[in-house]
Amino acid sequence: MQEATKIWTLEETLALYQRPLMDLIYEAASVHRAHHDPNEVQISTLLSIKTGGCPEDCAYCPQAARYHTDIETNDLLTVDQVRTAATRAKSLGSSRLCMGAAWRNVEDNADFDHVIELVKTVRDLDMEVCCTLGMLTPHQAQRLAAAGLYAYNHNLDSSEDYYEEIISTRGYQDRLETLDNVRKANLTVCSGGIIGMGESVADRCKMLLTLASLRPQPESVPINALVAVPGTPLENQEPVSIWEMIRMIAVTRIVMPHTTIRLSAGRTEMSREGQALCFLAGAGSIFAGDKLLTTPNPDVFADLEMFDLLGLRPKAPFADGHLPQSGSAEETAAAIEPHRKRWSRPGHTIEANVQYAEIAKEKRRATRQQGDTHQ
Ligand code: SAM
Ligand code: DTB
Ligand code: SF4
Repeated sequence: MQEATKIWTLEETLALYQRPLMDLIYEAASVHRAHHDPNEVQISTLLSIKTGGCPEDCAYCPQAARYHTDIETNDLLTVDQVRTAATRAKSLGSSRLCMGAAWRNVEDNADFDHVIELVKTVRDLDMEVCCTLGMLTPHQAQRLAAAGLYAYNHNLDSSEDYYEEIISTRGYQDRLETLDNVRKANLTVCSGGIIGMGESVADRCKMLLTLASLRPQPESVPINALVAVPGTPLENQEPVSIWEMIRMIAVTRIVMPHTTIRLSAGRTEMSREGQALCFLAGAGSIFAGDKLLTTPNPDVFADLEMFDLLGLRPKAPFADGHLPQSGSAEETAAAIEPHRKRWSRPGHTIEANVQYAEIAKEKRRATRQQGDTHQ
């Protein structure tokens, strides 16, 4: 049972973010030590099980079918491909495998039945299994839970206000609903965001407050630095400074003392010294694997060397217990209300999604045909 968690105001959170850096890191490190082993870091391997061709318009994402990015698209990986990747990840210290699919939402079809098989396959290897597949219905969340899923990743990405600048094909409320469905299925919640998309510090703090308002708070919060991929609308965004990343992690640590903070996309641009300060400020997990979903990540052996250098130990699977806490929708609603403006997109239709899903299907058909003529 978590102790009653303080409800932070936006003013207090902004003041935290802007504190002198040494004071902020010191406070965050103290909170971290009170609730976590500071020398233990969870390694979570990312695996893209279905790449590219997504009908959504997330401005940061190389997998959106409508942008002209240089990625290799792939249909669902097979059970054998996933078992091989998971076994390798486990042998290199990963306690969790996170499988990502470039979907807007899960459909009740053969592809979802296949994902259920993938979840069971990884669970049988005694690893924590996480999926990030887009929006879920309550029933789909329950099916994933019954298959042995441990966590579901579904990011809020930014504040509710800034969200409409970066995504028009779904609303913030849709994201929160999926998180609620995940929680009610007794899965652990993994939800965080991206910095460096042109948002303000207030947007970052508002996103953290929305996450911190969830009851219980998310078990994991990934903090990504934007990877500015050529061909996406955010391709010219300046890289976010390591100091912003450290501040973001420190504030996340203080407003969500129990959560595992994952130092996520953007690590290829970070020095070991920078990453060490992120661990000091409260990061307790990394995404490992030579690739994130489509973009590069540090070499796995270089990461293990960094662990050695810093005296960090990879965390064992299920060290936080098997059973996530069950959520109370009423408690969450009460905590979230002071920060919340209702999402409204009057007149919004998903015609564009349908149109781009068709284009993506056509592209996949063409790729398959090309493959056939090359054989
Ligand atoms: N399609 C599903 C969804 O959007 O929920 C799951 C996969 S999606 C790629 C998972 C997350 O990856 C996004 O919510 C976003 O936070 C992160 N992401 C995608 N592209 C990124 C980029 N270029 N830089 C940093 N993070 C990124
Ligand atoms: C998360 O917060 N970050 C990961 C994971 N959850 C799915 C994804 C990062 C993707 C970076 C861009 C890419 O490799 O395509
Ligand atoms: Fe990328 Fe997910 Fe957005 Fe699709 S829904 S464009 S995969 S972030």
